Amino acid sequence: MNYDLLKEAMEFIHACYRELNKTDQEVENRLNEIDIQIRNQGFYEHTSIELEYGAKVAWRNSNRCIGRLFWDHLNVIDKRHLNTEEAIFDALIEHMEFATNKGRIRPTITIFSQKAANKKVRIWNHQLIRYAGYRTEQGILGDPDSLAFTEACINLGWEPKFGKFDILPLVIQINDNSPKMFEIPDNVPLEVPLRHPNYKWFEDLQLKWYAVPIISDMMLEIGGITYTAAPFNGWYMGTEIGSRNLADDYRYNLLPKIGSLMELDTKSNISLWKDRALVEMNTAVLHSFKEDGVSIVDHHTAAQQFKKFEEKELEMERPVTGNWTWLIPPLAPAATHIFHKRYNNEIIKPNYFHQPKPYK
Ligand code: HEM
Ligand code: NRG
Repeated sequence: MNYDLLKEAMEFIHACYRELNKTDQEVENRLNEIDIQIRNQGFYEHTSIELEYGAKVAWRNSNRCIGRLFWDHLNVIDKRHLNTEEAIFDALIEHMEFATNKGRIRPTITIFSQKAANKKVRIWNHQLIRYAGYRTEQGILGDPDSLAFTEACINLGWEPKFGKFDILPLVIQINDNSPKMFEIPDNVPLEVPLRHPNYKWFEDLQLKWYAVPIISDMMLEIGGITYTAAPFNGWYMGTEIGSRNLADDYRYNLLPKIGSLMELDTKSNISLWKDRALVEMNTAVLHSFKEDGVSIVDHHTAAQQFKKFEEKELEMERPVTGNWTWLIPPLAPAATHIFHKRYNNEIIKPNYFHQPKPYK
């Protein structure tokens, strides 16, 4: 008998059924069922209601996430029954189309089968939609964060395209089988070409970003059960793109170019050229997404929404945990309330966890 699993299951069922206003009798019946399932087969299976609640609470418990006000509005798609790479690929395309919703982004998670002694599903991609990165003689091309995964794709037979914004294929692995690779149809990923409301030259940089961040390499843990493939998405906070993806010197590193196009003194720190370039880059991101009708949130609004989340949780007498270092936005952090208080970074389950990469 796996008593560790039983214990985790009991804690989860108690908390879940209490929040969902179920009776003591229902808790008892369900725990009996779970006891028998674990005894007979070594694991148990969640009901649809437990799965949905577990995925939502895992979001609510994500200490690094500023977007948690909307935790109860997660669309949960149950694909636990799928057992071929092809069927999983189809479900991932469905997820992208449903979540994108022509720009009115719907927070969504698709959950594939749980990890078991003889079964493990992994999506190799970090996000379902991401740009390739290549090491070339002239330096790195594309997104440097994708170098290792891009190389893995090439080793699996993917044809490199050597562009700055090449969407990577999906790589799906079941058990120890060799992973299968699938190209995402061109019409599926929504992308936003970046332009600036005041600087005409900005569009000449031909920058863009994809609309929906769909994290696909984390595992979801609910009541002792592990879902190693459970891609989820919300919408972007503008700074993720404007202050990090396009700005970090180990990512697209665009601040020097923008600073010089703004005719700032990039030789002097006290000209604050980096700060000014960051503001205009973030302005371009928010302006372009808004104009194209693609959901996005600025960091001030996101912080206000997070404040509301904290208040609601307090009202429900649930402690709010958080990771300050991740919650503060990478632009004007001290202009948000988050900067000025402390957060308890204790990890409560259900939750989303990082897991080892399946490729090296
Ligand atoms: C992290 C915003 C939805 C789970 C983050 C981060 C931001 C953010 C800004 C920090 C990312 C970084 O610095 O790289 C939002 C917004 C959402 C949203 C605006 C809009 C609805 C969701 C959803 C889930 C989720 C739907 C899960 C169901 C997480 C997790 C992390 C995170 C697990 C940490 C990721 C990691 O450790 O790499 N979120 N989020 N978020 N979010 Fe959210
Ligand atoms: N910073 C990453 C995405 C991390 C998750 N962010 C979200 N999640 N907004 C990037 O691609 O820039 N979400 O589920 O909406």
